[in-house]
Amino acid sequence: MSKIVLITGASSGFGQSCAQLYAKQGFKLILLSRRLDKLQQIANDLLLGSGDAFSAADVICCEVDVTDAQAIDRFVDGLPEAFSAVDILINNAGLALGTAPAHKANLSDWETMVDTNIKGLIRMTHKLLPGMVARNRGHIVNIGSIAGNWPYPGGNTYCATKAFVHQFSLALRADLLGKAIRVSHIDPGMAETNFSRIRMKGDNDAADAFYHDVKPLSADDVADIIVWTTSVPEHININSLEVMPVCQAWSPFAIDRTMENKQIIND
Ligand code: NDP
Ligand code: 8X3
Repeated sequence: MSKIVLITGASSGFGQSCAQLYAKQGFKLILLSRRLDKLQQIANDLLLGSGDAFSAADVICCEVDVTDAQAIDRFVDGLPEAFSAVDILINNAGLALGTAPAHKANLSDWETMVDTNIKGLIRMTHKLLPGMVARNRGHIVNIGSIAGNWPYPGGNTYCATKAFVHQFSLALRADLLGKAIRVSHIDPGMAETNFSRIRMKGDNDAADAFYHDVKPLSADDVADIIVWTTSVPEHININSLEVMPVCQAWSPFAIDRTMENKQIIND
């Protein structure tokens, strides 16, 4: 019997590429995002491009905003029986908004990131995990970020939401010891998707400049890693994977030598 994979944020980037890869491998897909038309277009393209391995009966598209707790409840409770026993949950929906330092940031941006990246992810998990436990079968893959491991200026709340994803994933694993349920989190670095355009709020030149003259990860690169993580033999749990393009690495700590803090220096 085909396995069922539910992907949040399947209308773009990593989620869309995961949908394409899982379809090719004969999985049944539940695709979620706020844009139903985009999901339906992706599903139609999959039907045209995946050959006999995949048919219209193998995919459902659902307009769900993961910041809306009731919408999640309605959607999971209303899943058709053929799709209700989800085997793999890819908690991918997420975003960064803005790059301003904390004292200049917009509070509603912070709240949207917390509502999506943290609360959306825990709601989906809370809703689907009991079924996985009852069936003693399942895999949850949470998409974090290098931003959750390494702070950077302007990352403030985005970094913190992804640090949550990291620790929540590890703690879930601890709770699930003794069950045949896997939990993994993947922490990608710089990857070229719509992510930066959304972060820069329509300043597409700034978003595109971020990827200029380098070879970042692609959505397909990250999807390959996600799908591989769920395809290793069932006694193996990939706990945590951090992935960067070769063009990216760490820097030394920043040191302020402007002497603007004379008060501290003179104390
Ligand atoms: P994209 O912007 O290309 O895709 C984001 C996806 O999330 C879209 O499908 C969007 O769908 C969905 N989404 C956003 N908000 C909601 C919501 N409230 N409810 C439901 N779906 C939502 O970005 P990526 O593919 O790059 O991002 C995917 C994940 O990877 C995110 O969690 C991001 O933080 C993380 N990440 C990205 C990196 C990068 O450099 N690109 C690096 C590390 C991590 P829609 O708008 O249709 O709702
Ligand atoms: C996205 C990666 O480094 O732009 O999560 O924050 S980064």
